[in-house]
Amino acid sequence: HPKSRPIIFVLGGPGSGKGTQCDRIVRDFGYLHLSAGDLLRDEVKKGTEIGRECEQLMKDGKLVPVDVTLRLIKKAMKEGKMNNAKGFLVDGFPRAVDQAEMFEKKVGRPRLVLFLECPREEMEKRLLKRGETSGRSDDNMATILKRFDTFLRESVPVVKFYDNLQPGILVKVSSVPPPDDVYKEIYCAILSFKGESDD
Ligand code: UP5
Ligand code: MG
Repeated sequence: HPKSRPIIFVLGGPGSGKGTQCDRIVRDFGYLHLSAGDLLRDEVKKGTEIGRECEQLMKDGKLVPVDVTLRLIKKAMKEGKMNNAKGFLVDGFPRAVDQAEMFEKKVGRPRLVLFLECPREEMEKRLLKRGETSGRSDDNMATILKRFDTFLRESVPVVKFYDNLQPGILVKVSSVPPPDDVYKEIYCAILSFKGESDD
């Protein structure tokens, strides 16, 4: 469909490097970056009702209700369409299988699902380091442990969900090497789906 814009999901554990890789994709492909976590943190900062509802859940490393994240993502996509975004880069969503199913039903299917693979110890090290300066209320050891727990129980099954949904939609990339090396693989994966269509 000429009006449809590609959607890419960037998934991976806490601190795996989703935001870091999304910055590079935006630089090269002009997609609109929609980080569910950033959208939620904006609401907390602005002190909106959504923000007040989600602040504690995020501090506890738990998932906020899917209708909240889906609403924020859909609103940002609508704005992006008006601003002629070339496509959408959804970072850190969906985080559970029911969220993925909801997105399929209410929005559509992503063109590509990138999964950043990183050992837990490495993610922990990165988050603790970032916590020295990030000011993020969830970059502390107690919350990091809860974020890992939520990731393993609820988010890891999403990878299998997409793998079973459509052959080739899922691309797993190790995010252990330096960011620009990780990005080389991602860049190729995006070019290869772009090569199959004209968008
Ligand atoms: N770094 C990055 N790549 C590196 C590399 N290759 N080598 C060495 N260092 C690397 O990177 C993290 C740190 O590692 C940085 O210091 C970076 O320089 C370094 P970053 O790119 O920020 O990783 P990212 O995966 O984006 O980590 P983030 O902490 O943002 O991931 P989370 O998934 O934990 O956080 P998110 O913001 O997505 O969600 C936060 C909370 O919001 C969730 O816990 C949850 O409570 C809530 N939420 C929902 O409930 N639903 C949603 O849909 C989304 C969020
Ligand atoms: Mg992030």
